[in-house]
Parts: sequence; C-alpha cells; structure tokens
Amino acid sequence: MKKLLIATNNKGKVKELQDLLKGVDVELLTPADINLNLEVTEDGATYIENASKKAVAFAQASGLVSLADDSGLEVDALDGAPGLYSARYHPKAGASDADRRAYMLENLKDKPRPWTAHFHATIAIAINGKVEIAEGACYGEIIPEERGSNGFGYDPIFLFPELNKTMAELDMETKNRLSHRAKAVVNAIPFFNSKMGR
Ligand code: ITT
Repeated sequence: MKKLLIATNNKGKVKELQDLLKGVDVELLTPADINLNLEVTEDGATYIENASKKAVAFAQASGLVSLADDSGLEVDALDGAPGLYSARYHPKAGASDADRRAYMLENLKDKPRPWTAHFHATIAIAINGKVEIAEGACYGEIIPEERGSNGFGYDPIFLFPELNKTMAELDMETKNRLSHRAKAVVNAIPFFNSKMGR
C-alpha cells in the first residue's frame, strides 16, 4: 500500500486528517512515526504558497508523498484577519490557543454583532515533484464566550448558528462532515483515486 505523510506539527490537525483520510487506500504516517522534526517557515503570501511549501519540505525530507494543510479563520469585522496569520495572531511570542481566542474577543468587543466569520483550508499534496491543491471553507460566527472542549484553535468561539453549537461542542465525526478541512479533503478525493490507487 502507498504511504502518505500527514505533514503537520499541529496535533489537532493530525487527528482530524487521520479520520478524514481513513477511507483512502493509503498507509497514513505522521512526522512522529518517522522521527521527523521539521519546522517550515510560513512566509508565503497565500494559503496555497504556505501549504505547498510545507508539503514540498516534508516530501523532500521524508521521500514520501506528503499532505500539508494551511488554514485560517477570517473574521469580517476584522477585515478578514487573522486569516493567513491565525496561528500567530497575538503580539506575545509563545502565546497559546486560549491567548489567541481572548485576543480576538478583545479586538471584537466594540464591534456590532453578529461577528460573521469563516474558516478556510488549503490542502497541498506533494507527489513526484508536483503539487496538487484542494480547498474548502465553512461559515459561521464568533461568539463572545467560549463553549465546548473538543477540537483546537478557535473552535470554542466559532459557532454554527444553524446548529447552535460551536465547533468545540461537535464530536469529531460531525466536525469532519462540516469543517473547512473536511471540504478540502472531499475535494482532494478524485486526486487520491486517480493518483494514489494500488
Ligand atoms: P502546521 O503549519 O504544522 O500544519 P499550524 O497550526 O501552524 O500547523 P497553520 O499555519 O495552517 O497551522 O495555522 C492555522 C491556524 O488556524 C491554527 O493554528 C488555528 O489557530 C487556526 N485553525 C485552523 N483550522 C482550525 C480548526 O479546524 N479549528 C480551530 N482553529 C483552526
């Protein structure tokens, strides 16, 4: 069976991608499985550039077909911020996910609600010197109090209004039907079927 490296250092993404890719006919590996410790500088101007850079770097370091995800949360009242910079959205180095959520709520507190927002995900798959791209998005709103403890990142303050649940209140199966990352993976399935079959 062909091998596919999940090229991310984010443990939340690893768990979701392992579940999202379980129907694909490949052996999934994580950087930890192959003792690969690689930090890629995300200096691209777009999600596609950053996702491609990560996928190519992991593929070159491992010799394996590698799938990277570059994602972000775009909040309309913040003119689309933090977007590409979602993982670094805090003035303090070493800030946590909780610090970033609190910082976002601080920046939103004087803006009229609803604080509409969407998550975006770009997946890049580096294979045989080429890069395949698939993208997805999901829409909701930021709420001023945290709810739920599943997931990671901004999940506790991102509400799906039609469910009245935050992403952190969803079980993984439900998040993996509705999320930006789920939609990007679905869009990558034709590629897997044509290029990664036995
Ligand atoms: P890798 O680059 O190693 O994959 P990262 O966390 O640095 O890990 P990104 O540069 O793509 O990844 O940053 C995306 C950030 O956007 C992530 O750290 C979260 O803060 C946020 N984010 C993305 N997807 C999310 C999700 O499903 N739920 C909550 N927050 C999410």
